[in-house]
Amino acid sequence: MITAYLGLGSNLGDREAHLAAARERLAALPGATLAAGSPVYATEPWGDADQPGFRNQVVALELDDSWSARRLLAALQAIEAALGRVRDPGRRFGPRTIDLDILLFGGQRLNEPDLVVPHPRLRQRAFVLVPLADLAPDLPIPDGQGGGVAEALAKIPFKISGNSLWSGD
Ligand code: PH2
Ligand code: MG
Ligand code: MG
Repeated sequence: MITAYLGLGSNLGDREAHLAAARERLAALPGATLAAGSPVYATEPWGDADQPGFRNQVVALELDDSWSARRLLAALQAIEAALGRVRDPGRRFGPRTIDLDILLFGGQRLNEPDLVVPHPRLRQRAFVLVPLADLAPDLPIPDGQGGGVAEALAKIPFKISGNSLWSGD
């Protein structure tokens, strides 16, 4: 059994419905159990500010031993496509109906061109660290930098009010 933590995001159309549909499809994967979900946060766009606000959430997915990070990536991309994700190669951080990212895959560390685990921008993003800390504040981040989720969150600026998050710079 391995626990994967996934970041869910949407900023086009019915954002909450896209997150709910993604959760349903994740729970239906063979050998997978949706073990926990954070609250859904309303978040300010990060990286490319000229786009609608996001809804973001982190979920914990328990996977049996038939799963690898590579197989999970393929499953997430298939769910993104099924939910109408269209990729704009010219706008890497632009708007999307649904984005499903592997944040952590157990304690594994992977560095491949299309698959870096832990997620390479995990430590910079309050929209990931805040919901991840809701589920697993003491979880170590196995990226070689040391420390866990709550410690990483304490190092970045952000503002929070209820379930809204925005930049604290
Ligand atoms: N995803 C991005 C780029 N910017 N901003 C927020 N608030 N939430 C996201 O999920 C997000 C983003 C690219 O994956
Ligand atoms: Mg993303
Ligand atoms: Mg993605």
